[in-house]
Amino acid sequence: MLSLNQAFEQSQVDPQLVSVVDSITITCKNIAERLRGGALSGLYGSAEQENVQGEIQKKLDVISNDLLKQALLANRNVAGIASEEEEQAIAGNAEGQYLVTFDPLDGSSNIDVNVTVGTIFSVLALPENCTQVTTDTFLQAGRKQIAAGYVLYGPSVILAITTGNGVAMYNLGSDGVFYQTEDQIQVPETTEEFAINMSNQRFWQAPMQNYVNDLLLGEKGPLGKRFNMRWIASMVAEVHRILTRGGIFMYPYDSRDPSKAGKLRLMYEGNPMSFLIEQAGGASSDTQKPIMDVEPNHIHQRVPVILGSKEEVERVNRYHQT
Ligand code: AFP
Repeated sequence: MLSLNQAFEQSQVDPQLVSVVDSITITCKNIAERLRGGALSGLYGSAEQENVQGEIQKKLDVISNDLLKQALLANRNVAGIASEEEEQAIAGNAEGQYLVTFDPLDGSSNIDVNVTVGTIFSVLALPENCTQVTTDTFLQAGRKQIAAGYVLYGPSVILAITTGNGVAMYNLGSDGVFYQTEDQIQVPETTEEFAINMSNQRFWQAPMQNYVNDLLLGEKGPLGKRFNMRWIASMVAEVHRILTRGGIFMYPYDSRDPSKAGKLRLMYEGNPMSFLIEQAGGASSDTQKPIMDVEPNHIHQRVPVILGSKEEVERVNRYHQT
């Protein structure tokens, strides 16, 4: 079976990029180990909470962030990092050519109930002539991503990755090596499965209300087919399901906090997931344009996210055009 490093070698991925991805996957193995320990790791609960021994416990998302930060900043190919858990980007090494953004533990509110979570990452190039990495250096549209992926901590540990040449998946073996299980994944163009947090329905805008209402009408409605629904509240697990068997995932704008464009973050969730989905033949949209065409103006910018099987994403776009 092909290991991740062999696959990179075969497709002649830039060795410096390979080393950046290595730093991420090695850290993710460490995170997976801690997650597997569950309550026995003493890592459940809130950050800075004392356990019965009077020791300070840190939440796993804080620990995952620290581990990734440490590993990436120690890599001389990394020019800077930006994390969902950090207020500002952090400059890395002077000779580094890559910028990495990451959500260290997506779906972390699911940890305490033992539901699948994951690490999401995106790699950008350091712009030419950049002499000083600042938070603004990261404000590049998703189209400029060099690589993106996630490591899923579920019943098995799975890496999904793209370097702009399709999407491959790897399973973590008992020997600590990621082995390729899928190559050139294709998201089916049509689907009968949707994922959205229905409890927010009354806060959505009219086009989204209309689309979901029509979808719920099933075979007798304008969409002419019966849909099944899933909601894991862990985007990484939802995207994994869509890459595996198709579907549509939506976290639209809602009026609960009108100042926010959506719940999900462009740089840590929207862009990397859109890169994977597009590379697998699916589509992704903020209802007006492909998410990867959104020009970021803030490192923690939020974005409405509609992604998955092409036919359904295009239909959602049409509902928003009328
Ligand atoms: P957490 O990381 O705080 O658990 O949030 C997860 C997430 O960003 C994304 O992975 C889910 O799709 C979404 O939020 C779930 O949000 P709701 O709890 O509002 O359904």
